[in-house]
Amino acid sequence: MSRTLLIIKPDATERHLIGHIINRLEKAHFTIREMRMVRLTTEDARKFYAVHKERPFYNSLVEFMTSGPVVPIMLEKENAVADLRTLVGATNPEEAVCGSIRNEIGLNVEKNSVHASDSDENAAIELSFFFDESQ
Ligand code: 3AN
Repeated sequence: MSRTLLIIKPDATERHLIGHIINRLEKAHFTIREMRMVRLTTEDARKFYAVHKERPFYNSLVEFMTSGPVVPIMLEKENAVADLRTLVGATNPEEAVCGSIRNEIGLNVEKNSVHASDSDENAAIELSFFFDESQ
């Protein structure tokens, strides 16, 4: 079993899609180990996305991620990181495969509804950002 982090982003919480996304995760056989609802501060969001700080979309991304509540979820499954990336789909909802969460509900490349860790190493770092017991 391995673990990964999914974050339901503000565009999805605003559209009342929390339950829908959780249903998609459970149908895909992910087990929810921890879950919270939080409003990120600007400092939190800047830290979480520090890897993107030189990118042109960084400030806009930080502003978006602090614009409403987010729901970080600790998920467990065999091959969790790769399987969640497949379920979530490509960054741009228009390029995400049919049936993926971003293709289904994402609005654009920024408001793409969910975040999913991209490696086991980053999953551990990102989980520790929101949940104590993963440290
Ligand atoms: P992913 O979330 O698919 O791993 P990353 O890590 O490249 O994608 O980007 C992190 C977040 O930054 C994305 N989820 C998206 O919200 C935002 N983002 C990425 N590329 C762009 C872009 N070209 N324009 C605006 N926002 C972007």
